[in-house]
Amino acid sequence: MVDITDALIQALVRRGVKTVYGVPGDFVLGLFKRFEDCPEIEVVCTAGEEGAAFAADAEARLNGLGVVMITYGVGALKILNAVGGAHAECSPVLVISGAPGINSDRKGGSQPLIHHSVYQQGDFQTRMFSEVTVASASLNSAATAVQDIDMVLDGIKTFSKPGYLQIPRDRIARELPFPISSVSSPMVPDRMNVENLLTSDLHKERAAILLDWMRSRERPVVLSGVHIQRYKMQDLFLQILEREGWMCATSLTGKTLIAESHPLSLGIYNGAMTSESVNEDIRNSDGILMIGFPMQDIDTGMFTMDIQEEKLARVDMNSGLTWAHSNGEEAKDELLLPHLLLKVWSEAAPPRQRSLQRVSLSPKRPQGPFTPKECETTLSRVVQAVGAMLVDENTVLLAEVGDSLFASAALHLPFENSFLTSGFWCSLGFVLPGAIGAWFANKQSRPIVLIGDGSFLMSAIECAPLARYNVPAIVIVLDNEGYGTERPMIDGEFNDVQPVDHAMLAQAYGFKKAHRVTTEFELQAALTDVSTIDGPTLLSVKLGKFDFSDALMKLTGGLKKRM
Ligand SMILES: Cc1ncc(C[n+]2csc(CCOP(=O)(O)OP(=O)(O)O)c2C)c(N)n1
Ligand SMILES: [Mg+2]
Repeated sequence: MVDITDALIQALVRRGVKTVYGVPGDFVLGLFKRFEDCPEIEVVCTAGEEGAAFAADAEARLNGLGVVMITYGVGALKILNAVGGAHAECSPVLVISGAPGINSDRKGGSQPLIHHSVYQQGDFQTRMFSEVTVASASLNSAATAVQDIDMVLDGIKTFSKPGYLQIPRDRIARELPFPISSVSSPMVPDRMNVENLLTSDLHKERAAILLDWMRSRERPVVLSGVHIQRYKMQDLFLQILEREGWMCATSLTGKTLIAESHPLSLGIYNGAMTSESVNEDIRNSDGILMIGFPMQDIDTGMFTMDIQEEKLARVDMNSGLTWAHSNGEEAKDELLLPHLLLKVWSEAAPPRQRSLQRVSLSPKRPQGPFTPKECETTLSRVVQAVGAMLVDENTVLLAEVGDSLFASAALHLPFENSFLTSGFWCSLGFVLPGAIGAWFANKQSRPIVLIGDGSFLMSAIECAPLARYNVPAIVIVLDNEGYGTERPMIDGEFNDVQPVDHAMLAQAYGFKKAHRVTTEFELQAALTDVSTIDGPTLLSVKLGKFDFSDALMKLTGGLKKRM
């Protein structure tokens, strides 16, 4: 006979899930055992629940679905931050939580006091998760479990957002009254798949006018955002970009949505934080298409985009098309979403002349080799050394919020989909467990982790599973004696952190190698050493307390005004 857990496992395996991240607890132990016994799925245990959810988030971004499994209350509430992050960053994560049994935990009366529950609050947990997920269900009934599972998984896929399933512990082995095949609702077609989109004549007409406008520009530029990646538009987008020959910058959170070695790649655009060479290309452009680019503070450099409206057409997931024509007439169309526009454009005849031949913008080029000098190392030199010495086709770079993120805008990543960050939700704690998720998503990859000393202190426990699963991550701790990002806004002793011997700590957790780095020669030697080691390694790099990237200084200048 088939039970509720079989139905769940089969639904996950059918969708390609190979890894479930989590921490067990009594309400979910039965599920852990069943998942561990399933040959198609590996259970990966992190040190803390938040780490499991961040690992699932990283995998979700790379493979289209990530799964985290935790116990009721104490485990579940610990992942609310990470699941909120997955929601904000449009990452398709499934949360599976254990829960008190419907009958078995009722023995103390109708509202018994069960540990891990908020006293007399009923199903408080499902209510809490409803704020950070797009679909949720408690698998209370074997009769509806299959549909409930499909409904949540389809919701996750359609909206590229988290979903929530809760299984009361006395329902884990509850048998289904009928075979799965007889109840399985037909797989809902992927509504974001362009094949399924219906285009109206009005949309076709608007899209054609916009295409003509872009084609008639002397210096067209595309500013592309992370939604191109999250909503699986990359292939179509690139196909059109190449056909038209439009140069393209990406947002910071969308970094590597096109390979930075692509001849059409300009680099990162994020308002006033943009490097001068990219800024000049944008300033000189006479036709800018912003597509799949959420208008959030980090990607717009605190809303410091300086682009004249008449040069700009925006197509985004929230508001569709917003376009001030050059003739002064404004066009708005909420339903002309990026998918639809790209679909219509993909069917258009190629242009007679490729605009690439008309413009001379400056595609992004890798930094040169790293030649150490006789001096202490700085943040910008670390970034340069990492780019020159470590980055290759297997790299997945994970940049933690803080100057790790802002400085890494300048790091040349030649390959597509090789950058992960909690760049909008901006939670510290993402990158160490994220490296676990990235590696399980693709075991050919090598995670390179850039993390500040403050964040390392917060999340170092996740070094333990990095060692346990021998993840070949290279962790680079940028030690600037505290919460550097906050110092230019408001400084005080609250921004200092306890000095920690990161190298010793990493070794205590079971890392294969750890180095302390102060000078450029030490940096070169340490990077050379760790680059060949199979397993987790760490560099603790000493930086000046006020050694900040230019991008951070520009950003915090904007933020300071809001304090
Ligand atoms: C979970 C969480 N707590 C607090 C913050 C606020 N915050 C943003 S950056 C930052 C400083 C991080 O320090 P560190 O990791 O050393 O990086 P640095 O800024 O020095 O580059 C803090 C505390 C946050 N983003 N996330
Ligand atoms: Mg720091």
